Amino acid sequence: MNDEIPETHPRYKSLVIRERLRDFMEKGIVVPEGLIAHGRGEAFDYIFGEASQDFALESEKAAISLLMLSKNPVITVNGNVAALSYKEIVELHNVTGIKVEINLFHRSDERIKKIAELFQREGLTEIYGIHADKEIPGLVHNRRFADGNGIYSADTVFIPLEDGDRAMSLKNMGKKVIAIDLNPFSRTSITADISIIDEITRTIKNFIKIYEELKNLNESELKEILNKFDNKKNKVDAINLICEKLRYWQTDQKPHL
Ligand code: PTJ
Repeated sequence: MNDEIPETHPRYKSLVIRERLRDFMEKGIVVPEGLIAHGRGEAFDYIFGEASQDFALESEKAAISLLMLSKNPVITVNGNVAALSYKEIVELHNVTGIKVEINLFHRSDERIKKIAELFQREGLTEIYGIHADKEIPGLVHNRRFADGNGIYSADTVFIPLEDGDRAMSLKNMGKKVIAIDLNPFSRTSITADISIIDEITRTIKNFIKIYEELKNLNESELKEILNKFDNKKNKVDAINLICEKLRYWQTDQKPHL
C-alpha cells in the first residue's frame, strides 16, 4: 500500500495516513467529505509539530481515568475513525470494556455494514448502532440515531473527529463527553468535558499505554486525577501554542511550549 512513500520522508506518517484514507474511501468506508475533514485536522497538526503535546497527554490521562470510572462508556465511530484506528479501538475495547457504536453523518445501511464487518474481522462481537432504535433529542441530522443499549444509555460518550452539535445534545442528556479533535475551536472541542487536542491514531495508541500505567489505581486515585485536570487551561495551552508557533514563523523566536 505505501511502497512509493520512502520511510525517510520527513512527513512519512502523514502521507501514510492520507493514503490509508484514500484506500478506505475506495472501499466505501470513508466518504469523500472525510478527506476534507481530515485536511482541516492536518492543518492544525502541522502547527502542533505532528506530536502529542503535554496538554494532549494530560487530557488523555484524564480521559482514561474517566473511562475507568464510568459504568457504561461508549466510543462513537464514523468512517474516518474506523479507517484510521479500528484495530486500536478493538484493543481499547479489549482492555477497558468500552462499547463501540457506529454513528454516521452520511448514514447508509451499506456503509454501516462495511464498518461493522471491519470491526468484526478484528474480533469485536458486539457492535452497537447497526439497528439504532432511539433518537438523541434536539438533533435533526443523521447523527441523532442512537442505540438504546449504546450511546443512548451511556454515562460517558467518547467522540472522536466530529465538529458538531451532538456533544451539546448528549451533555443535555446528562452524559459526560470526551472528544478528540485537533481543532480546539470546533463545537465538539468547545463543549466536551475533556477535549483531547491530538491526532486520533496517536491518541488511541497513547490510551493503551496510559491504561497500562493507571490500571491498578483505585477509585479515589482516579478521581484525584480528574479533579486536578483543568480542561479550560489545556485548551488555552493549545491555543497559546498555535499563537507562539505562528509568531515563531514570523519572527524566528523559539516557542516556549
Ligand atoms: O463517516 P461520516 O459519514 O460520519 O462522516 C465523517 C466526517 C468526518 C466527514 C464528519 O463527521 C464531518 O464532516 O466531520 P467535521 O464536522 O468536518 O469534523 C471533523 C473534525 O475532526 C474537524 O474539526 C477536524 O479538525 C478533526 N480531525 C480530522 N482529522 C483528524 C481530526 N482530529 C484528530 N485527528 C485526525 N486525524
